[in-house]
Amino acid sequence: MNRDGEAGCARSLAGEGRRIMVVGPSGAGKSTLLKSLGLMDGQVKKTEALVYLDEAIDTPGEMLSVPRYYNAIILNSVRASLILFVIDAGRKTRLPARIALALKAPVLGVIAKTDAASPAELAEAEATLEGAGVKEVVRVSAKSGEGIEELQSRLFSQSRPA
Ligand SMILES: Nc1nc2c(ncn2[C@@H]2O[C@H](COP(=O)(O)OP(=O)(O)O)[C@@H](O)[C@H]2O)c(=O)[nH]1
Ligand SMILES: [Mg+2]
Repeated sequence: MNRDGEAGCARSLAGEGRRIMVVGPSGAGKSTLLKSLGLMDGQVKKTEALVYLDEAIDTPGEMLSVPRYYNAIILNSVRASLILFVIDAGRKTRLPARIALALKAPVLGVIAKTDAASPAELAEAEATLEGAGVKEVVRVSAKSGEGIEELQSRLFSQSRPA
């Protein structure tokens, strides 16, 4: 897909072999976010396995709750140009301490579903991501569209070339 209009130039992630990987608990909003960003087509279904798309790598949330799977995330992160670490703003989330530091690509934290969260919940989500070793965070809602454009513009500026 060509995102001329938004990026102001004829670059595409796929054209440069860049893939955006999403990591986060089940139900956090990862697949929906990929769709909002135009990186995934079709209907969002439960993600049963780690999936390579042209411009994205979608991962199932179980990978983050079962320590045995951490290695699969870390190994596949080598192939990512940017990792979006996604959590649900309105849900208390436990993440493995400092896990983002083990990933082999730049990491950007994403607090999703801000349309349904209170200021206190947003602050808590921010602290949760910080504890997981995530240094920079954006807030988005696939429902209201908040933050989607900003995140879109960061997909290039913060991802590394493939
Ligand atoms: N209110 C609200 N719900 C959302 C948003 N994004 C996703 N959801 C809902 O959250 C649920 C889980 O989304 P999904 O993308 O499948 O999560 P994943 O398991 O992380 O891939 C679905 O019912 C979505 O409709 C959002 O921005 N706002
Ligand atoms: Mg999913």
